[in-house]
Amino acid sequence: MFQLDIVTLFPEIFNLTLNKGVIGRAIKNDLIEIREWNPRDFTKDKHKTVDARPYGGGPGMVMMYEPVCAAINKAKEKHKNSKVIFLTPQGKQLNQAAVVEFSKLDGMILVCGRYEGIDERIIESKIDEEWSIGDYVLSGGEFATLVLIDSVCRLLPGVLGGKNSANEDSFVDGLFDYPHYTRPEEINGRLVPNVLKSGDHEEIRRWRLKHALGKTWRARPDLIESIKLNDEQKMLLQEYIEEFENL
Ligand code: 6GU
Repeated sequence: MFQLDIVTLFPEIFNLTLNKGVIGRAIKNDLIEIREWNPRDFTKDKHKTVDARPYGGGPGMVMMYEPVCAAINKAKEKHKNSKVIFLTPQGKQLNQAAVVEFSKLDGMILVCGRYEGIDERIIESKIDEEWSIGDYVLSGGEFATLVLIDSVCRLLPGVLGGKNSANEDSFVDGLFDYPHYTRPEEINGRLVPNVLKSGDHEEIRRWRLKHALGKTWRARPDLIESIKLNDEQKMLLQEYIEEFENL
């Protein structure tokens, strides 16, 4: 069972979201176990203080060493093999390759920051890795943690229904997904591409690969640059570009 321990001042965020859908079913089927640890429960003063003003001055508050570390230690007691991850805009940027590596772990202890940050000595003494979900600022690590949990859990054995569901995802080969169509055949004059109704599996494969390449090229030329296309992919992308430019 994959162990997820979340250190957060707002555990309700997780109870409300993770008990639904794919992750909710994985919890019910004992494929993953999720526990929240609130630093506030580890305070010793009567006001249950978890934050204080920054040395050196400046705006906002900083999460204090003691209650956060006590929460991490409690999680570690049960799951000493879990990796301790701090979600922060100052971390390495998450991508699918990193998500695949996380899915091979025994578990993760996910530390969510709030306010202006957490005392640096928590990072020095307790955190194994710092990760960000992109170059923009959130008010806390909770939503980043949800993103990480969702992306990792759907790769765990048994979590997705079909055996190949996760293997056919976007980014598995470094490309976007191909376009999808379902009933009805026509919507306000927009038709389903004929090839998808042809039953010709080879033609369908080529059409999907061509459009996956084309979509990626249009939105993320940097991704196209970063992968080595094989001869078929080069030819299909060239076809797509010529058709696109003649539109
Ligand atoms: Cl992990 N945390 C916060 N607070 N903001 C972020 C982030 C994480 N990743 C991108 N922005």
